[in-house]
Amino acid sequence: MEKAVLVAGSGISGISAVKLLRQVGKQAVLYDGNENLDRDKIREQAGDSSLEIILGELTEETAKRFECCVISPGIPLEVPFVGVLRKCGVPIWSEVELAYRHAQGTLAAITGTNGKTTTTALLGSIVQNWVGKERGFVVGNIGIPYTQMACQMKDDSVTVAEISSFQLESIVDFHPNVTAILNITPDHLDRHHTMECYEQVKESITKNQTRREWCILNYEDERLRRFGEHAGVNVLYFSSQRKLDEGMYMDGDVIFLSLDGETYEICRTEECHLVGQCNYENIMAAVGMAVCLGVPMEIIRRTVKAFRAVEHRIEFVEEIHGVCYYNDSKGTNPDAAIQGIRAMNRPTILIGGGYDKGAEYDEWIAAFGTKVKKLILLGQTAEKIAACARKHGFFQLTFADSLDEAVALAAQEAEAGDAVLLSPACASWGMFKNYEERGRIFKELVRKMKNPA
Ligand code: UMA
Repeated sequence: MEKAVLVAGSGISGISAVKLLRQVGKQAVLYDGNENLDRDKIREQAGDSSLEIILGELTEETAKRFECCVISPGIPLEVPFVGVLRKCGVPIWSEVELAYRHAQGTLAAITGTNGKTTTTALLGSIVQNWVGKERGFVVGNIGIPYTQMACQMKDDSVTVAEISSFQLESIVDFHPNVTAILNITPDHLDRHHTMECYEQVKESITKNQTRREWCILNYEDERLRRFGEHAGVNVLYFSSQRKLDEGMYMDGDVIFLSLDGETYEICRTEECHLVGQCNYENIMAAVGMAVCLGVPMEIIRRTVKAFRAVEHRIEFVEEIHGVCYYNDSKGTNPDAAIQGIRAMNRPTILIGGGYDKGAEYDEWIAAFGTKVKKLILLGQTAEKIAACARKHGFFQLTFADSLDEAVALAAQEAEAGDAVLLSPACASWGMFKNYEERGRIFKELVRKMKNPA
């Protein structure tokens, strides 16, 4: 008898994987480490009233029943049940691996510590303007599981996937035609432990690519420049700091592409809705990937100019009494939050802190310069960040017990001409379901101040 596939995790990845397996005629069994979950609710989400569900511990005897295990990205490979599966010789596949094996068409995959979501959304928009929404898919860490769309893809589909380090940890044959690694700075070290491991996982996005395929890399990221020298794939660089003979670069306020001896102007920064150097880098990466996919230059230019910022990423919310409020809830690590501060062009009251991912905050605090007037701290990391700030001679600190209180304190403190920026440098877990919820609540609080009714 054919063995069943174990799907680990009952979040959106796990539920989509179960559905895909059913569509392709495979028997799926769902596993989740959380014993307190409601089986009926999971069965309802999976649309299968007879779905077998295992909660809590996984025994060796049970593990032997499975052909392989499809693992959700949020589950670290160090957890005991993965050890049990490995001991029984059960291969572990990332959810994106399962999707890839059932998908068709061309795949462009984007990874990096920061900017993945914006770049994915922009490239997705370019691709959909090129091949239409029927043939152009946008999937992955951006919030739509790859497994959810895989079976709809055809030979002529073009898929743009945001791929996190968590999803790359268990890939096997996953083979995008075009890739980009935007930058690599410390993040998720509670999961990957060392920078070397984190770097290797990110770089593995290219592991099945050939010399006839392309990877877009950031020339200004030393690690990536070094990687580009020995990567087994064609490399096209982008740079926000210098002119490149080949690749995308900024010269003053203009983004150019140089390719095969020709130079093309893509856009002037004032023509784009995206702001800040990090976003210009995202534009350059998306342009490079689009060119490698064969998208005509006119479609690329038109989409870049029309594209608007992704929600929760340096997103303008409201102006109240001359104070501009920005939601950068997606600034979930110090490096992303540094980009948030850099994008501000006024004195800033910063709301930060949250879940502790084991990050160091020195560089973030050093980036305050004279721009950050006040830091309002929340969550598990508040004390750790405060100690680090004091060490760097920054004493303009206040603590808040809730986001509600933080926004009220920021509004009290702010004067006309200032910015209030929620850019926590930490994950939201513990206080919120995810960064989206944190960002949405922030926006509601700000809008309530504008229209109290
Ligand atoms: N679980 C266990 N054992 C564990 C840990 C978790 O059984 O040790 C179970 C939980 O009980 C829960 C399930 O696993 O039921 C959760 O799975 P999940 O955390 O993988 O969540 P999904 O809902 O499937 O969402 C995932 C991504 N989440 C994470 O990587 C943490 C989403 O990225 C992604 O959008 C979605 O798949 C679709 O691809 C979110 C994210 O925070 C946005 N990503 C990180 C980031 O961007 O920094 C990487």
